[in-house]
Amino acid sequence: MELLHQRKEEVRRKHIRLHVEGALTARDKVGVQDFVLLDAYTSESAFLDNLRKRFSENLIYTYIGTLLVSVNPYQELGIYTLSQMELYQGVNFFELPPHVYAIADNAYRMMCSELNNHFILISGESGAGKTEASKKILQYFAVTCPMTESLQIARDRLLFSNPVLEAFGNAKTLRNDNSSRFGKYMDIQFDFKGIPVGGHIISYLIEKSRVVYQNQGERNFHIFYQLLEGGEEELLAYLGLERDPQLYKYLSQGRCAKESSVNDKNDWKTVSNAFSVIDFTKDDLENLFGIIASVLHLGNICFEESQQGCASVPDTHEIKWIAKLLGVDPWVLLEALTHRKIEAKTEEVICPLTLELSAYARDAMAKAVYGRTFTWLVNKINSSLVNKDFTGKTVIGLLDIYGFEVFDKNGFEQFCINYCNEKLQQLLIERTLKAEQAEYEMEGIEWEPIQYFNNKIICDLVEERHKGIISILDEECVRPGPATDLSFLERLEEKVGKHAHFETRKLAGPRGRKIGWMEFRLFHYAGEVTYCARGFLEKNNDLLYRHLKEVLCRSKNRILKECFLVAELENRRRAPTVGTQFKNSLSSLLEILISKEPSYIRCIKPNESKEPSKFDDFLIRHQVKYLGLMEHLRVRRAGFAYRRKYEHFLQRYKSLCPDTWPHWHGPPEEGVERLIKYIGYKPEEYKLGRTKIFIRFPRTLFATEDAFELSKHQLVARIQATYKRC
Ligand code: AD9
Ligand code: MG
Repeated sequence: MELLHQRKEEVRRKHIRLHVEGALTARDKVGVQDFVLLDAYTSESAFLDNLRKRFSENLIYTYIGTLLVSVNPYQELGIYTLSQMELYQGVNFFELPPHVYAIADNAYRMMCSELNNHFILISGESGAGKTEASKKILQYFAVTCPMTESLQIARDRLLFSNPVLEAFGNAKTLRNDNSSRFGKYMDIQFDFKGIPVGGHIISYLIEKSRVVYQNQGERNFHIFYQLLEGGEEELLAYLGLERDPQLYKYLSQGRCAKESSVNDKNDWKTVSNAFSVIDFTKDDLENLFGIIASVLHLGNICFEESQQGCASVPDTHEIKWIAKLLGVDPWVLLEALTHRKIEAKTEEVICPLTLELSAYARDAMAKAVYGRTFTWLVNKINSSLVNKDFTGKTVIGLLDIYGFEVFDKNGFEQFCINYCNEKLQQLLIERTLKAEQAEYEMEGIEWEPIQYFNNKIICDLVEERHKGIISILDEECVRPGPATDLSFLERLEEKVGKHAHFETRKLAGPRGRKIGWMEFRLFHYAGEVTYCARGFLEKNNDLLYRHLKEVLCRSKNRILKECFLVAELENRRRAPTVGTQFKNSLSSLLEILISKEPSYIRCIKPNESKEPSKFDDFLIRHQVKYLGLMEHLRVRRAGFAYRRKYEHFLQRYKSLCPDTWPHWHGPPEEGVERLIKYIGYKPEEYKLGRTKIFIRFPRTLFATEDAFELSKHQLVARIQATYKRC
């Protein structure tokens, strides 16, 4: 044990020498490891230069104060080994080079010492490395936290919940072969000894539309392919499935069902094993895969049009399989897919559906079934993660959520995602400002107000009751008469047309791209985004015909029974729309986050081709902007670039002043005062707080650092000269 400690200490010291001092002195080559040390801190180009320098040296992590910026290396760098974990364990934040482990360790140590709750917010665009970062953090806790034999099960369940959720919630997209198509917040619960004892997961806005449609080069959720590729013969026979994914319409539209970068067969084994660890019974799995298979059968139902223009199903083979797997009456299902119940004053009238509407009903059923099953899965995992004996000590929350998105065409999904990012940005800026202010106050330094853009105005534009865009959309969804995406757009023009952060085709000025007929534009904190209103009403409504809902509520499949409650049929009130549900879940998320201490990781994707060592300036500049990094740096740097405890500052630079070298026996604050007076700091360059020195400009620190390097070399030269003389 003593030996291990010694070795750890040695490695740590070596790292401090190599990286902390090195990063400061060799900054021309490897850049600075904290952006607050950039002289031109308001310059995006200087920011990019620093990031590029570090990336080319395989230094993928850089701080902005305590926020970690991470650039996806797209290669294994050997920086997540056991010895790296040991290295970061229990070490002060700034003593080692920036690392995701430092963030994890810091949160953990603070939680243990102050007995408070924390969260780590990981954001960035698709493929930037959010999920990988959250997995690294989870692994770090699993390896470094104390553990008892009886609690190993809890730890394993936490770890194994990941592959299951990824199988059902991730998919190959053009941007990422393992893209999370849902937002995830996971609380890791710790007992009073700091042992992880349980957890809880909340999921946000799973992308249900992927179940029925995928773009070229993209796939459906991994689980479908894993089941076909890896499922045992008997299981597939029981589910009525063939092995070849090309045979299923829902799996073959993207034309890449077989993807070389994904090993579905192996992943099936991992997921099957994970299911057993997190306590899924045989019955659970039978019901679950019954649903997954019936979604595939649903996709293969073809409709034919009668002479009267009504839809019918010429081949009922698939219907029979679905009926068997979901425990519903095949004829009732058939009727529900081709007819619609309309409630007249006193009676129900059954109307045949057109071909188009039948296809819509089929897809709506597949989406609803998959979406609710995913929610069931999360709940089921939660019941396996819950620790009944947990006496409620402390938690660390991990939030892996979609970053700001702006594509050539932006729809309802981007609108929700970007709204979510507005809210999180608001939280980040407010919390950073508050933390800065609190530190100044604690140190007895006068607070200098910082100019920053408060994006509350945009959040209000989206979410305000009765007046915001979501409310206007909801009103349009329930308005009697023929509401359309176009009428929604007109309502927007009427109600928020004059808002400073909103623009429509009527008001579009010369700025940027022209606005199309069906578009509106929002000026987000990160820049402008043009949204196409097409599909907003349908996606917000997320309608499942009552007739189909009745079928599903009467299903004998145990999981579906829990997902579609009969009470839903009796309740005549409309369910909240997707927009409102999302708004409500975001506001609960913010309540969860506000009560905890924050840490932030901002992930950046270096190139679109998923290649190592390729730094695409244009793409990265775009992300630096959308991640709000410049704004954050400005807030963090508005006062002082650098701050250190007196002891640490003195320890490092004491050799620069004869009064403090080799030993200073008085109070550290006094020593620092003597030291900086001797070096010649000007009054406007620094302030002395209660426990720390605050340095305003990086150049002051760099000059000190250069002097320190020089004095070290002179000392070595003097020693060498003495030896020679001897
Ligand atoms: V999405 O919004 O879910 O589409 P993420 O989660 O941001 O996205 P992810 O973590 O899945 O991206 O990373 C994408 C891929 O980049 C991974 O599958 C790895 O191949 C690669 N990656 C990401 N981070 C690292 C890393 N720290 N080291 C090595 C990495 N490879
Ligand atoms: Mg992800």
